[in-house]
Parts: sequence; C-alpha cells; structure tokens
Amino acid sequence: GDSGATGGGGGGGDDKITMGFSQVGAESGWRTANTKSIQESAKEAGVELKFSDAQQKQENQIKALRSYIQQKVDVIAFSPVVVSGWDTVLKEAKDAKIPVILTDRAVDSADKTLYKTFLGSDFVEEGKKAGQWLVEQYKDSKDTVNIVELQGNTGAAPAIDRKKGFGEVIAADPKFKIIASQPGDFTRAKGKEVMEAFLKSNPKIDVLFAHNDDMGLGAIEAIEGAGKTPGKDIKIITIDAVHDGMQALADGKINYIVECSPLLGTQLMDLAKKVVKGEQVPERVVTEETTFTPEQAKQALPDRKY
Ligand code: GYE
Repeated sequence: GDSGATGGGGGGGDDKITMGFSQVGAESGWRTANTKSIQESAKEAGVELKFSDAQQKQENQIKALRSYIQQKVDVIAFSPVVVSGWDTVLKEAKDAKIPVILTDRAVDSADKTLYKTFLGSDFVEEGKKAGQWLVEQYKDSKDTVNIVELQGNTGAAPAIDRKKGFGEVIAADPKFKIIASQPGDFTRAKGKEVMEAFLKSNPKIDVLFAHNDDMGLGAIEAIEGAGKTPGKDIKIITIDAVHDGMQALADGKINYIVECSPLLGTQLMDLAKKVVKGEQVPERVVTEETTFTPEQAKQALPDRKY
C-alpha cells in the first residue's frame, strides 16, 4: 500500500482503501439486509472489506476490532451490539491513527473524538412514531389499553431509544399501561418464547409493541398458538419494515410498521473514503425513513429491495 498522506493503513495500493467491519450478528432480516448492503457497496466503491460476524457478543466485536488494528486497516466501521464498554478499544484505534465510523448503532463514550461519525437511524424518533400511531388509534376510547413490549437486546441503542421514544408519547395518557416488557434479543425465536410467557401471565393483552419485525413475527406464532388472532385480538406494532414484516402487515397480522432502513452501505463507503483522506464529515448522519399501514404495505411490497 502507498497510503502516505491518506494515513492509517497498509491496505491496497493507489486509492484502494481497506475497511474492517465488525457486524453485530445475523439476528434478524434487518441485519441480513444490512450485511448485504455493506458487502455490495464495498465492491461497488472499490473498498477492500474485511468482514466479521460477532454473533451478538461484545467480546467477539472487541477481538475483531483489535485484529483490524493489528492488520493496520485504513478505516474501521462497526455496529456496536451494546452502547457501553468501548472506550479502551476505541482508544487503541485512535492511538494507531485508524479512524472509526459507528454504523447503525451508537456508543455511550463521553469522548466523542474516539470516532469520526455515527451513521444510522434516529431510534427515539422511531419509538415516538410507534407511540403516535397508538395514541391516534385509541383516541376515542377511555378504556385501559394493556400493552406488552418486546425489547431488543439489553443495552443496545435501538432497544434503549425505541423504549424511550414510545414511552414518552404514550405517557401523555394514563389509560396506556405497559403491563410487561422483556428483551427478546431482536430474534424470532426469543420473540415467540417471551410472548408465550406474556400470554400465560396476562389474560388481557390489547397491544404488542415489538422493537423489530422479527420479534413481532415470532410473537404472532405464539398468539396463534394461544388461539388468538394477531392484528385483531391483539394489535401489533413493529419497527424495521423488512420483507416478512411487510407481508404480515399486508396480511393484517401486524397493524403498523415504523421503517428503519438497513441500506447504509453506500453512505458508509462515502464517509469511509472521506475520513481516510482526512476530510471533514458531519458527526451525525441520520437515515430518512417512513411508516407503513397495511394498505401502504400492499403498495410498497412489489418494489421492496429487502
Ligand atoms: O431494528 C433489528 C436489528 O440496530 C437498527 O438491529 C438495528 C436493529 C434492527 O437486529 O432488527
């Protein structure tokens, strides 16, 4: 490599840069689409990608980051499984002069110089949109609305922020009660398992708020298994809008989906090239997203890319 003024690494020659990317895992349809987007965009952008899957374990991510530092990649990007506990390894990257880009999920490090930028969605806003739909749905009713919540993996930015945004909006009316809230780790299997437990201990559940489509899809199996009709007996709101979620929405089993885009690859490669050149980048890049009703899901499904 001839990195010279481009700093950092010993990755390829000429303009070719090497990126080390540590992915959370393969826990959901969202994650699969995100991985594909990053791999395809790297190819298109001529970025040499070293990719590793941490299977939702922070220790695996830290190991991957250390190995990228050792290999002297030009830039590191990663989607942190939880928000806390990154300062030491981020400091190591900084000392090695390797720029870091947070992708999709944030860290809670007080020292903002440990990374160059954070590209991803506004998860608080997503939670708020979910809450706003609910408030609108029940605006003419005075009865208590019993809500159960399936959270993402404990300590993850989207789990913390979606819970916060949703909670803030529904707090405006005391008729909304979250009667149970547990992590379902963003997976279908855990979503099903936790929903089964919710159904056993709570005879009257009106609404399920699941932090992603996959947990909602698992919960649908649990609800059907308990002899109830998802979307009718229990209203379901999820976040992501991946294909299987959109199909369930079109089929009336989910009532509302807040979109969270996994297609971050192109923007990530653009940012990577800039930070490697030492150019200024915004410290926060927020993805643009929408919401879907069943009718809108039917319209959108044929053209959805994931
Ligand atoms: O919503 C979920 C995935 O971090 C935004 O992680 C991402 C979330 C996404 O497992 O499906």
